[in-house]
Amino acid sequence: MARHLITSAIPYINGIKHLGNLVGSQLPADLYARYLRGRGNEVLFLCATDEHGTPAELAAAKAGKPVAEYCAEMHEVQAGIAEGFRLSFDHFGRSSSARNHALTQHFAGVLAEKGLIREVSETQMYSPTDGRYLPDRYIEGTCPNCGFDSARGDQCDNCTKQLDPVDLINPHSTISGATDLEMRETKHLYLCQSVMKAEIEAWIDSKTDWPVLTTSIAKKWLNDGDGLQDRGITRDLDWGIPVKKGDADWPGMEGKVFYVWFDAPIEYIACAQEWVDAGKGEDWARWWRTDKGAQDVTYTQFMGKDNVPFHTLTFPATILGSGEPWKLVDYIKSFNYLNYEGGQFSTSRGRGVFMDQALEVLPSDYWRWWLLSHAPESSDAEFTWENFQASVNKDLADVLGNFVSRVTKFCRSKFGEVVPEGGAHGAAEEALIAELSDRVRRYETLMDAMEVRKSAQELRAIWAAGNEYLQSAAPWAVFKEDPAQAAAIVRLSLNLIRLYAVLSAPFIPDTAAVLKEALKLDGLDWPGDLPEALSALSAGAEFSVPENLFRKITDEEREDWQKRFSGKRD
Ligand code: B3M
Ligand code: ZN
Repeated sequence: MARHLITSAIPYINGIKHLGNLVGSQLPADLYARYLRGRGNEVLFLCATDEHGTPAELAAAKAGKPVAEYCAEMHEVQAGIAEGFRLSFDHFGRSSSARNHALTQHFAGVLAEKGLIREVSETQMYSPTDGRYLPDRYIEGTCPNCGFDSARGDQCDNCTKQLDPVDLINPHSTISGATDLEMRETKHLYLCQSVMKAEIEAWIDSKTDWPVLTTSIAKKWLNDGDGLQDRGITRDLDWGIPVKKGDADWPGMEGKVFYVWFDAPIEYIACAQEWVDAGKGEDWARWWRTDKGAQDVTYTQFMGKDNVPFHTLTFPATILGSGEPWKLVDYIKSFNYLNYEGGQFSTSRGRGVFMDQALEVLPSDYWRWWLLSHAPESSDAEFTWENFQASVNKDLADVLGNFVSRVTKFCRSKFGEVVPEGGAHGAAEEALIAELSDRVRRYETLMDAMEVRKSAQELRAIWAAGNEYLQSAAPWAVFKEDPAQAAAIVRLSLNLIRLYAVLSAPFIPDTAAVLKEALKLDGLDWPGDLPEALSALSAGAEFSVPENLFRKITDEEREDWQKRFSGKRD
């Protein structure tokens, strides 16, 4: 069995994520993890909360709570919502864990030994009004690269360029709005990425199968302007991982912590250790150390495009620079942005649908289906309530839901809740089975390639093929003349429901579970040979008619939700 390590970008702790965040990393990662498990692979799927840095401090201050307490609470909240969306993490860790502290300090120590960390005396933005230095999100201004006027101190959200606070034009404090900032001398550590440029570039060039979105962003920051720059990896903050060389103090670095983007990706590794600590697994090293078995692992990362520079350059620089046998990522699947009703989702303005609100409105499968079937892969995508209503009503209610309901109810009324006996396959059945053989193999190819939207299209076509077959085979008409033939049609249709349960599970796991239960199935193997898979349910097997699988969204609800999610959340 192949072994797959899968990580999703770890969401910041500062509040509940919106649907755009979800579809850009956690949800497609879950789709892939479920698919690979369904096909019998050994999977370790990890995610965590990203708890350090200015986002955490700012959010805790706003909530009026000590930051450690705030993080502990928000971790539970995010874990609960992840569960609500059926994100099947093997472990949902915390970047503030003792494991991540130790591992981050370890990496810093090793990198320093290799001469890849240098101390830099630099001027930093200090705000006398706030009485503190202003790293990263404590400062905003105009991006020197693209002119965007709300670029943050560490990165421009508009053009994805990594920045340093001193780069910003017209900077101001995000705490007080103060613009009377002064430059003060302070010492920081820099990761010497520039000397690793050739090595990193060669590694990226070897990844010829990566999505264009991933490689184009990586190449851009490797080669634009002055090329790959050394990065500051320490900050003047209270909350974070104290700067140490392994276990030892780092003279001159007292009171400083590592930059959140230095420790966050290391949490991917620490999370596997936390998974073992939590008693869920036995051996993290066989997933992460190439001297302990991880050379056989395929490692895939999922993330939004703004996270790509850190995963293609900074984190690989940490791993490669250490010279230790850590597993490097094999494939980076990145996503564009999902927009909301003609604008952007906005966490600060509360614009759009947030994960907790989505689950209050409809069950997770409705959201999973829409989001994945509209994943922003080749370009940005847009959520509109109209499109959501149309997709749910058509794909889920009219196509899949209706098929299941018609087949099971018709069978119950004519043959009882049992797979009927008699009749045989004719030309229409053979044609359907041949079509589905092709489609299922295509679906697998697309899922293997993580082509999320196209996989959804293929799955929908598989559902539709069943519907069309049922419509033209018309067992309700055939029954009057030839009940045995009607039985054969129904038997094949019930087998289609079984096929749908297994194929659809990565997209809509709750619905798949309902189908599996209705058909009273114990296990559910991925279909190999289609003629065989479509005769797995044999005459005499019992089933029960499931509740309506999906309900339609009314125009009234749509208008209501449109209004409710247009602005500030309470
Ligand atoms: N927390 C950014 C984000 O949530 C950041 C990702 C870290 S991945 C190591 O978009
Ligand atoms: Zn910019």
